[in-house]
Amino acid sequence: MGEPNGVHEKGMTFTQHMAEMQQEFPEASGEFTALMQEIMLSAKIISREVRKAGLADALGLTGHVNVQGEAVQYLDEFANQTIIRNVHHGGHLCALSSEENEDLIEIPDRYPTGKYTLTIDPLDGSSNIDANVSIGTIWSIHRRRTPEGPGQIEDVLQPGRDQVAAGYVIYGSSTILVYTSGAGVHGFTLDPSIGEFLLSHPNLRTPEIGLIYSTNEGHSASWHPRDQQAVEIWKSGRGPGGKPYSARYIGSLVADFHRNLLYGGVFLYPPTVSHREGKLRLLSEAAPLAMVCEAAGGLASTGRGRILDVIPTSLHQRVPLYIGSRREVELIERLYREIPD
Ligand code: AHM
Ligand code: MG
Repeated sequence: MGEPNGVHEKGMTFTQHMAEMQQEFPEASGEFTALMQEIMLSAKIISREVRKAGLADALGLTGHVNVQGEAVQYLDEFANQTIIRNVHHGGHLCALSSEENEDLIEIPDRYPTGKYTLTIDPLDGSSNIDANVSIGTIWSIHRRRTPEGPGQIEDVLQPGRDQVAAGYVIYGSSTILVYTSGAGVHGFTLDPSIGEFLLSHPNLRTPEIGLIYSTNEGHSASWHPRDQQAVEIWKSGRGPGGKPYSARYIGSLVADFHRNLLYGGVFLYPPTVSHREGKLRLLSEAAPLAMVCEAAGGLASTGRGRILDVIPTSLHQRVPLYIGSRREVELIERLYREIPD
């Protein structure tokens, strides 16, 4: 689905934007728009709960949350259940998968099935909640592969390049929803006073070169020499940016990715001794952010090729992730070619 011109006026609501998109593209089904609305509603509900969490935790205001560890688990579960509940009855999905559920989530028999699948990371970075650090929700939509009936695992195990749409919500100093359905990337900021997401970042483009690297450098002793070398190049001013880069690492993927998308920069989670395949999940983290990144003019790679071309073999598969400004990711890919395993 491409993006038309003239539907990107700042301040328009997400609902208006989706309605106009549908008019521009008659083939864009109401089913897709309805699914997006359900995701948006989930984001509003999760945002409300995340905002309450600090207060509840500090003052013990709710029955759910009294001690810090419970707050985290409660919010993870709350976010997961909120999304599942909002999307499973609408008849748009044939199955879902979530980082919180080991197996495929089926649509209950009492509801109709539809032509899409949804994969979610309901609350990424949730270990940061107690410190009031930004967290996020990541989601990815594919068209089903099986013709009808309950969705099967192959409906979800699809490469990122076949995503129909993908995006994330960041619960930060404001709540922002960023999505792409192919050609353009658009960001909407939640105005809590009216309960609407308003278009704030139309047609986002990421800088070709970014002077930020984001990684857990505490693991660098166990990195492969090519990852160590890349970071040394950026720090020493020999990178594409031509001067020493800044290190910025929140440890919350959506927040690190979003900052780099806006300012330029590269995020990397290479293989480490404790995560030999990388830490981040292909279907619920890497592939959706890769679709957003590429649509904004950036690159996302495993080091050996596009994240979007990786064929998944299991729901919770992990991959090395290098994502962000084009020139920094190209540097990584060059080092992968030059420095053998
Ligand atoms: P999670 O899905 O268990 O929350 O883990 C994912 C998070 C990402 O948000 C973040 O980029 C990464 O883990 C941070 O890992 P580390 O603490 O090893 O730096
Ligand atoms: Mg996660």
